[in-house]
Amino acid sequence: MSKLKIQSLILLILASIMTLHAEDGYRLWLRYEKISNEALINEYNEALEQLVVEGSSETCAAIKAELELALEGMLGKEVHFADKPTSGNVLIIGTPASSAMIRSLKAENKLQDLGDEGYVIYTTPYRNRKATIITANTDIGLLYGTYSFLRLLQTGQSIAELSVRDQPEIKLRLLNHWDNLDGHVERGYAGNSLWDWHTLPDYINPRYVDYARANASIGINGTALTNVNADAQVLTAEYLEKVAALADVFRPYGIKVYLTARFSAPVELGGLETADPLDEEVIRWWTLKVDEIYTYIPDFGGFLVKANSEGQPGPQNYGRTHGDGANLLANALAPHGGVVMWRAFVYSNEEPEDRAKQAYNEFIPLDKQFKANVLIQVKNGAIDFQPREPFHPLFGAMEHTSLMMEFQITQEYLGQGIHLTYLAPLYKECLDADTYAKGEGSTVARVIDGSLFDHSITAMAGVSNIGDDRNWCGHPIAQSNWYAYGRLAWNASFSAEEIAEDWIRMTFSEDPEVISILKKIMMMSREAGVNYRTPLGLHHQMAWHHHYGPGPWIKDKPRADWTSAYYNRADTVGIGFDRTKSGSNALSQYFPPVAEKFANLKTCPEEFLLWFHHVPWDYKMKSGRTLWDELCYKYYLGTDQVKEMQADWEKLKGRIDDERFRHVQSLLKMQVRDAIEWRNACLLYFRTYSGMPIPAEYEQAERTLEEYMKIDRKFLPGS
Ligand code: GCV
Repeated sequence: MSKLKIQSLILLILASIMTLHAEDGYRLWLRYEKISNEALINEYNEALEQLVVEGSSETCAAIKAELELALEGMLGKEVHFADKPTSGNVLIIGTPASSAMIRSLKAENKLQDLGDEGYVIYTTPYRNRKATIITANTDIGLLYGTYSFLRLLQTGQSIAELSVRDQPEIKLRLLNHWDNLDGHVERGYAGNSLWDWHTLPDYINPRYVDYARANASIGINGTALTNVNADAQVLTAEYLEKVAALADVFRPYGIKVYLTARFSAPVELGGLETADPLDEEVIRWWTLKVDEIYTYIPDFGGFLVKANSEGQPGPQNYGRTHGDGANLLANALAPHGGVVMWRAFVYSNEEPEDRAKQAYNEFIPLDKQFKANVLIQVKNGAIDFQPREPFHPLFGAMEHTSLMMEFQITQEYLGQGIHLTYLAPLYKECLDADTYAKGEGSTVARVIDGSLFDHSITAMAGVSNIGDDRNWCGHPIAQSNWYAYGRLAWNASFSAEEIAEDWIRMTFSEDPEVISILKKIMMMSREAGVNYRTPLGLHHQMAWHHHYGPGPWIKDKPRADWTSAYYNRADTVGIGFDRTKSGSNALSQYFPPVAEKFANLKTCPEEFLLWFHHVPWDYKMKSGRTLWDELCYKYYLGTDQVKEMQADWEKLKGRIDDERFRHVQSLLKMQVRDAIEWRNACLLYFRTYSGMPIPAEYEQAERTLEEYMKIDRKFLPGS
């Protein structure tokens, strides 16, 4: 590094040390910066002359602590709580059970059908003054109401006349951490695991509390602490004590802990000869183990299980079904109120069947077999968190089983900790997709919120992008994906854009210019990521040893279904995976209106074209271009979009803090470089089949295909 660069780096470090609040991203969207709009401050001060929080639970203490932090930060004044309102306008927080004032206002009438987590916020006259009321049936409802109220202040909204009534649409809203007990995070791009198993239970890192606050603020109420590629060790007494310590921290914030259960644990921990789910000894072992867990963690949420998938043990090792396996654990958990989240991410190397079809084939015959406390956890698409996938055909197809969603928040296939990719548009695309299971309007969102088939246990999981990096998620913008996931798990009808706007206001700035520039960048980022990696329905084109860079040439490996050629099927005729009747017929797994739309080349949305069809290179696309030219167009569009994001980011210089500005600026530089590599590597490779030139008007690749193929990245994080 040059002397000049070192000097400017030192200056930057000094500047950040001297800044009162170094913007290192630690505070996430709970920054509570001083509000600059005087009129708003006056309005808020007037409404909040007195604060009363009724209730003595740990949750009420958390509410008070959050209000104190938030109001002191945003209003710049000391905050005091009163036992009773004396004079002036007042904010009253309480349940009908804990607060005589709430009862005197007959607020309970407003709480019908709001369940355990819903809340009401409203403004009402109260003894010659004005009161803002936050009430709920439980203290956790109050906590959610408080965060929702604070969000109004954080996003600069009037609180003069409030009338808010809200509750989550999905019951269990979880993060799934793919964290190993040794601290490594599988597909984690933000440092090591947040859980320091070595120092637990004795040392409670304050970050655990901040983690709980952040989750509660967006409605997340469960966390599966450990990797689905599970280690049975976490079920031992030594580790349960550590898990219990975390559960104690999370409880006041309404968050339950879940653990991943390794199916072979009875053999590995219990010394049994088998883990056969129908074996009496095995049943006894799990029953006792679950009883033991509940002695440590009385509100333990349940198990998340990856079985008979990518080498994990499962019931099929003993000739049993996924139903037998899930029910074994469900029976043990049922008396305690716990649930099993059994993953549908299964596919076999031996199976010659299209990988996209296997989960459906495996689970459909089991539809009526699962116990009531089993949820089948289905990834949004049938392959594996690709930049774009059509919705998984299991959604809508299992009427008698509770199906839950698994999204990936960590960006395994979308640039990991380096590329700026806002994922809410991806989540929304899937949630809004219509399965037609019961005619038009049978959206994926309605399958998982239980309304389509009348299921009462409903859930959503997001594979976490959190690590021990100071800013939690590695890329400063990646926090928005954690945030957006939580908001959508609460209510899938929010738009990606409104969530982005809230997040920007709370995390960066209220400046309209900043909001509009950053929102534009975020909203175009996912599509850009699709375009420069896998446009027009291509998928699974990444390298062999990692999932960061391109590798469309990967073939002839021990597992065909882990290679790129298996998916792109490029040949001299064309490109794409034929999943129509003439091919794998995966289309038959969708309900007829969807299957017919996808099956017809004319009606298949072009973004899914090569997912479902092997299309000739000279096929005429809607744009009038040939398929080959369209492919080139899309790849170049993707790199142009990233360059546009980069140019837009430059406009934020001086409008946001320098630390995060520079961090993202550097990462965008890497993203432009990587996007060009993806584009050139893929097009040069596919050209060997199309035999057609990359149109001359485009900037031509600087390297040869062979040079791209030689790029060999080692030791990438999270691999
Ligand atoms: C946890 C993909 C990922 C694996 C992950 C697996 C899963 O294959 O690459 O890292 O394993 O999905 O979801 O189980």
